[in-house]
Amino acid sequence: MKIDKVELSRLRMPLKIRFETSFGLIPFKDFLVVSVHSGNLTGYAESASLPYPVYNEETTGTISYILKEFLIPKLFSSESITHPSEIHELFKPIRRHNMAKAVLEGAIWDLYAKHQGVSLARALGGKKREIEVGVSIGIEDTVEEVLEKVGKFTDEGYKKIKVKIKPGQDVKVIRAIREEYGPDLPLMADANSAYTLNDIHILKELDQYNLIMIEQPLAHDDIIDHAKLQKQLVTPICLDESIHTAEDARKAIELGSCKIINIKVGRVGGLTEAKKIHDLCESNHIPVWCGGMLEAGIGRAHNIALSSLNNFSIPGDTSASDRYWAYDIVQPEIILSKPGKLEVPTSHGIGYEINKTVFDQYLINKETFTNELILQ
Ligand code: OSB
Ligand code: MG
Repeated sequence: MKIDKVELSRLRMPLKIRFETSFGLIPFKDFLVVSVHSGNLTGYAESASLPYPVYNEETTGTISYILKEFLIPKLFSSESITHPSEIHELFKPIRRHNMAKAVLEGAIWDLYAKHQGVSLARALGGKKREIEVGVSIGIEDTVEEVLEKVGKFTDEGYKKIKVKIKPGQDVKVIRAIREEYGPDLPLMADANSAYTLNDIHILKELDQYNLIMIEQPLAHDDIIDHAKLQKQLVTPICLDESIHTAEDARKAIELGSCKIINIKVGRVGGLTEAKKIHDLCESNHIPVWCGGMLEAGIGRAHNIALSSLNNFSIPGDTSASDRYWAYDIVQPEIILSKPGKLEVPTSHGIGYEINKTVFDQYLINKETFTNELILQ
């Protein structure tokens, strides 16, 4: 597969709703779409980045820089690529910058699937025809607003409700949801690292609400204290921010730092590593689910393909396009095929076309890199 050209398009999309986490408000989505061209085929992926380095250390600016200075030249200077799983190895000498690696690798995975004439899901080894999905609800000003959103999304059939929590907006929110919607609602909380072991009394109090899990309660770079905490909680801990590699996952599992792992393609440096973590977790009986970074349609399509793998046994955060966007950059837009379910496309690659009109409306700038240009 000879790659002729790589394009970086920077997009800025307004969110339809306000989305706040314990690390702050996400005011809009600023990301890169990478497209890789080979003959008449094009592979697409979008970066998971946020405008500020508050979830991890990357931003759309750092991703753009690392791609231009290091990753694209590395790609062009390598011998011809025969399989996208070689890309992760190729990028290994460059430390971290996982979201930058993931977006270029993802576009090559899509191109490869199109080249093979199969869906991205099948290229990855996914077998599911549809996936169950949930929704992530941000921190709201009042408990009533959270309750209203929970009601709206359960009415739409979403299979898992995740609510963001932070100190002062934790037990009271979860208690109110249980009182209003009963003990059977599939409910979980995501703290985005807002607590320390000194807050153990709060986290233990949450134990009585039968949450499916509590996501990343402690520091973003911790697996030691999470292991201590897990020993004292009945509720399973799920790690998000702490897991960047399959090695991180192995260590967390060995230590008992979590019972569930949230896999985000961007955070772990691409689909190849995501699949490796999936496989490792499967053989250790650790269920996984696919997290989200407020993706537009291209990122959502990648998440759907990944979620078609067997051990994605808990509904992920990949909701429909209309959760965040007035207009999405793909067509058709991503819609629930049945209540709380998304169909895994069977057409080639990611299975969605780019909606050029919407794409161009949100486009800020575009840069093109050709093989010749890089080598000159
Ligand atoms: O921690 O999972 C998270 C959004 C941005 C950064 C981090 C997280 C999130 C979400 C939203 O929870 C998930 C989504 O709907 O895409
Ligand atoms: Mg999270």
